[in-house]
Amino acid sequence: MRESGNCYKVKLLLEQLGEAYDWREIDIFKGQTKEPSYLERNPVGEVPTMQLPDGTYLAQSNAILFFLAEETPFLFANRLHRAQVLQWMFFEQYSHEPYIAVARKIRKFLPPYHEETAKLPELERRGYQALTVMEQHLAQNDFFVGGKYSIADIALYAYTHVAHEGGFDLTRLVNIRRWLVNVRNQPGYKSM
Ligand SMILES: N[C@@H](CCC(=O)N[C@@H](CS)C(=O)NCC(=O)O)C(=O)O
Repeated sequence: MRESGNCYKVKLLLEQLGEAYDWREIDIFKGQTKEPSYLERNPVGEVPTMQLPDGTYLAQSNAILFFLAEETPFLFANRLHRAQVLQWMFFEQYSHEPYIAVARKIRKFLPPYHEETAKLPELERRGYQALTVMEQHLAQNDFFVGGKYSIADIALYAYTHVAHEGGFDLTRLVNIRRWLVNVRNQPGYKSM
């Protein structure tokens, strides 16, 4: 789904790797992820799902990034750096995406008085907590792991660069804004 940050992560890495791929658009708002034919591929009923050339289906955006990045410049051989990549990708899934992506979904895709808007204050509080952790890390580091661009940056970039659509103001988060520009300047960068 084009508007999904979780899908965009995979697209951005594939583009930067120069890998050929087919994109099959799935509309979550039409319930396509809950159709039996989709659930056979990904029983969780979410996008993205990637089908490999041998027919295997792989789900979970960050697992797909990890698979694609193996033995490429987007992942490390160093054991600690690999673990640090996972550290930031778990942070993204547990402390960042559930607040920033969900606030964006409510503000961008749901009608103004939808019952889910009641969740926005708590989503914003938790989302800013995650952004503050990133801002502090980026005060000392140009990228999240090992001083260079990796899938940790791709995972965190996906929803941070559209956080304003969820109502998050990045004006004072100068280190995050500098990092967003650094990511956009990477070779092969493609926008969402
Ligand atoms: N942890 C999953 C999250 C995927 C996810 O939340 N996908 C959303 C779109 S961004 C979805 O498919 N939602 C469908 C639904 O909840 O019905 C991943 O990283 O791939």
